[in-house]
Amino acid sequence: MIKGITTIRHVAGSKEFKALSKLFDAMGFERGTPWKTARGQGAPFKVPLGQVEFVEGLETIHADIWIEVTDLDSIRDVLVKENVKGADKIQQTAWDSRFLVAEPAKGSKILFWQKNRPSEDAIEGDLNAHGMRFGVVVSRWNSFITERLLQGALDALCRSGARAEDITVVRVPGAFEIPSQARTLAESGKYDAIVTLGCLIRGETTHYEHISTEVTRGIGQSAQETGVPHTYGVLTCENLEQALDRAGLKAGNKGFEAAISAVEMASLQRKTQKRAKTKTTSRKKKSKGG
Ligand code: DLZ
Repeated sequence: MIKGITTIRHVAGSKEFKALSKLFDAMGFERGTPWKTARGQGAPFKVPLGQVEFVEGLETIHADIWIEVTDLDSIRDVLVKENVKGADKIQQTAWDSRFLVAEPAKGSKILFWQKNRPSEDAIEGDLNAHGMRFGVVVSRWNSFITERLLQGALDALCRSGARAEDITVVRVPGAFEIPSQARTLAESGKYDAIVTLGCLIRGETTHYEHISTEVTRGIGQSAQETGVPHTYGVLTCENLEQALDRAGLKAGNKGFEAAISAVEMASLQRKTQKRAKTKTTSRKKKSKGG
């Protein structure tokens, strides 16, 4: 059984080793287990999808590592900030993609590429939480479920590049209390997105319908009135078995999903706000210029 493929890159020295490790951290790569002996050291970085590709007959672009990304412009911004050679030169390939070749350490050329989109009009959020802050509101009722949702959410945020110190976790007694705390966090203006996590089980809650309707409405209202994205990781289940399935057993982890959606929405919010500001400025300029 094949388990995985590791592409080993020997770097020139410890200066290059540190520079590459720092850069890959900055770009949000997940770290594997590092090793160090008297004879050398290794810093593995994981990717969500990896493959080995043999190519024949196409003109070659010289790079040691090829990394496909979902947002080349954000990668370029990180590379430029880190003063990486070659970062600002985005080029077009003959195969309907854009790329840049960066040289973060002498002798290590890394190519980043992104497939051209069918429509450049659509604005989409990225799954990169680097530099973003998140509020997570989690209820203690059914805590054996909600703590699993919380672990899933924290895992998703950290894997997407959020720093632990940029995540605030607030615990409330039950699902009913989630909206008010979500709103308090959102109104503080400190967070890019709010993740809400809870678990309502019909069998245990005689007024299940009332609570779940109120919680859903309250979270939605907080999102709309504060303008801060909120995502919904509140389970509404018939029984404990269903809840367990959605907290990491058969049906994934809804906490993880809510956190990933929060990253996407936070990124989308930044983009749409930026777009709206640019449009207003250019309209003002036009009307001044006649
Ligand atoms: C009261 C109650 C009940 C019966 N069931 C649940 C539940 O399944 N999940 C949950 O998160 N909270 C429950 N609660 C507590 C309410 O959400 C709320 O915390 C209390 O009524 C106090 O306001």
